[in-house]
Formats: sequence, C-alpha cells, structure tokens
Amino acid sequence: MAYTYDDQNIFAKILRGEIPNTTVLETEHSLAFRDLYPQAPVHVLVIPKGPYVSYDHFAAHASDAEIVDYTRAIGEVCKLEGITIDASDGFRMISNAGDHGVQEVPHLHVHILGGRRIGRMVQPAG
Ligand code: DGP
Repeated sequence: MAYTYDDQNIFAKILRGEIPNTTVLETEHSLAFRDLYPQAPVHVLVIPKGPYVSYDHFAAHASDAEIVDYTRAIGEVCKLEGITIDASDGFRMISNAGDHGVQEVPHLHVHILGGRRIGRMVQPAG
C-alpha cells in the first residue's frame, strides 16, 4: 500500500470538527481522544494532526517538531490517565498499520490501553 492519504477518513473528520470526540489532550501537532469502542477502562487514541497514514509514513515524512510533539503527547496522555509505571501499573501502546496490521482507520493512531491487565499481546490469526 502506498502512502496515499484519504482525507475523508473518520479521524480527518474529527480533526476538522465534523465529528465530535471526547478530547483528552490537544497540542500544537497532536490530538488525543477516547476510543468510541473502548476495550479497557482506559482506551485513548493519539493522532498527529498532519496527514499521515501510519507510523512508518509519519517517521519518514513528519518534521522533527511533529515527532517530538507526538511522542511527548503520548507520554502526557499516560500521565493524565494515571497509568504510567511511575504512578500505576502500566499500559499497552498499539499502532496498527495496513492490511496485515488490521488497521481500520487510515490515519496514524496509537491506542493507549490501561486500567486493567490487557492480556496476551497477539491473539491467534483471524
Ligand atoms: P484501528 O483498528 O487500529 O484502525 O482502530 C480504529 C479505532 O478507531 C477503533 O478502536 C474504533 C475507533 N473509532 C472508530 N470510529 C471512531 C469514531 O468516530 N470516534 C472515535 N472516538 N473512535 C472511533
């Protein structure tokens, strides 16, 4: 799959304010909001505001300022949600990419899951 960004994806619509979201954190280059279908007591999605499909796309094409902002935003969300290993019992970060990663929304996002033991990292194929 090439890095073709579809500006009609759901997260692009959230960024344009066309679809509501429950924001956890907004920074200059990033937005964090609650997943509509939470799979853990804490389930937050963190996205860059720029048009990046996946983490590899972002890593190759984002500016240093965007990368620093995004990395720090992810850490700040963990802090805000009280799930850092400093304050609590930790979390899992997942970023699905493309068909093999079973990515549903083609705008880079990291899932931050916590508040309970998340279980096995990879389930049997399906
Ligand atoms: P992924 O499979 O990694 O592409 O995950 C996409 C996630 O996006 C999935 O956990 C559900 C979530 N999601 C889908 N539509 C919406 C929406 O309109 N709002 C919010 N907040 N989350 C959504």
